[in-house]
Amino acid sequence: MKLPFLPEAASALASKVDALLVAVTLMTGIVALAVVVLIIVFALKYRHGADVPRDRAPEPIQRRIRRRMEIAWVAVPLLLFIAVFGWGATLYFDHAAPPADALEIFVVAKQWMWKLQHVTGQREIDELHVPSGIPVKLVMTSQDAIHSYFVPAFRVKQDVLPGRYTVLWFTATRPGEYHLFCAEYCGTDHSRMIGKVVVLEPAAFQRWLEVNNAEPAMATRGESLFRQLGCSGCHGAHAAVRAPPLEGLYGRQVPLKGGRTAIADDRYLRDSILLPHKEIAAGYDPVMPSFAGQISDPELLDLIAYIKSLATKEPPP
Ligand code: HEC
Ligand SMILES: [Cu+2]
Repeated sequence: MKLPFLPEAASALASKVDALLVAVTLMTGIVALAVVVLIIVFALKYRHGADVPRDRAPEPIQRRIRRRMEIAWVAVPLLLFIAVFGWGATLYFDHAAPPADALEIFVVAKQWMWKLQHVTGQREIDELHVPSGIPVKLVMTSQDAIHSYFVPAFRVKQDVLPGRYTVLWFTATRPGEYHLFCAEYCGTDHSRMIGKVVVLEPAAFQRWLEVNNAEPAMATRGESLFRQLGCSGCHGAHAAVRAPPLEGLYGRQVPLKGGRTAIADDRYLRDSILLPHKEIAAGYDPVMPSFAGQISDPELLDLIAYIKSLATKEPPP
């Protein structure tokens, strides 16, 4: 169903968000209408000089009715609001938790463009190709200001921040082209930081990936960076420095110096490389230098993709 004033609905979440919006609008609309109608009716009925009874109701009746009314106007809105809260919270959690098998795509925002990277190596600018019917998870970061990734047709919007990864996911339902906006004022050309999401049938998407594959996969690029930057000099199999092996690291719980632990997710890997002294792996000396300022955000994503690709490997003995 296409509702007036709403953008088209092209994701699995969109119709659910619309249903909630319509329900809340109807509910508040009906209450507002009732209040306005009563104001007008009473103003006319009890206007100055009108011949209507103005006595108070007899005391016992008044007390009984008053108590019931008070209970009703507290209980009914309370139940309604709790129901709306429950409804909204369910949708929110849905929107916040990407399925584990979602297709990952990486987004780096900068003044004033969207740079997108597919795991298989393709890069795009201000245009994102995705398959329909498959959950897509965007892992996003910014090189400068705060931006916000907004696709109205999917009813999804997420801030994109420098120095950390935020996640947005959706399942596009129909092939087509949909507007992409930056929804956070990020400087002079903010209004031009727009683009489109191109949804293709899964088979057409596979073809698109193959035809446009001029670049090596992210993990392959990451592996060469790993050598160029000298990471392998410490983390490699025959390194002189005692550094933790990165095989099997991703997704694992890492014991840290001081007794805490951390999950080795994208955030942990990023911080390990840029802020190595923030979390020291237990049993190792804090000798790793910071690579902040030497690695760009896209390169960092490549390195992380490489470390991820080691997740299923065994550490050397
Ligand atoms: C001078 C040697 C050295 C270099 C060069 C080095 N590291 Fe490290 N790295 C270490 C040591 C030692 C640790 C363990 C102590 C710590 O957590 O800081 C470590 C920890 C890590 C961790 C956390 C591992 C865990 O098990 O928690 C990651 C990830 C990592 N390094 C990645 C890299 C990457 C990527 C590079 C290259 C950009 C790199 N390192 C360069 C020595 C090094
Ligand atoms: Cu922006």
